[in-house]
Amino acid sequence: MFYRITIFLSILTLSVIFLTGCGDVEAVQVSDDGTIDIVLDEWNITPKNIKVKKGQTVTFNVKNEGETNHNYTIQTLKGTSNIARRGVSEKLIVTFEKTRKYKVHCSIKGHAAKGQVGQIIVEE
Ligand SMILES: [Cu+2]
Repeated sequence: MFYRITIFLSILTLSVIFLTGCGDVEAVQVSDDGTIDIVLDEWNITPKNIKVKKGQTVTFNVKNEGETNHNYTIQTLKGTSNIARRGVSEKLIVTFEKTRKYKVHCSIKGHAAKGQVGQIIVEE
């Protein structure tokens, strides 16, 4: 019995090391129609990282699937979805004019620190 638990814990530890060791999460390319679904929960933004083409107008369909309130804020741009309650969706439409990276987060106090962060990468 103890042996079995030890094996289980070893596999669990290896999985955690593997998953966290991967570091940067692959960025999801926004499709040509410019729409992307964003899911918020405790304490994630999914997909975390997004790639956008320069000049592209993107419609973010932001859905809160968490237990508490969340929003989707693009830092340094005037892009913030309304604070959404559980089960509520908000649309956020933004045109990306410059090639650069934008940090995104949930602007509710303490949520970014718990991991509700991500990135938008604007490319040529
Ligand atoms: Cu939040």
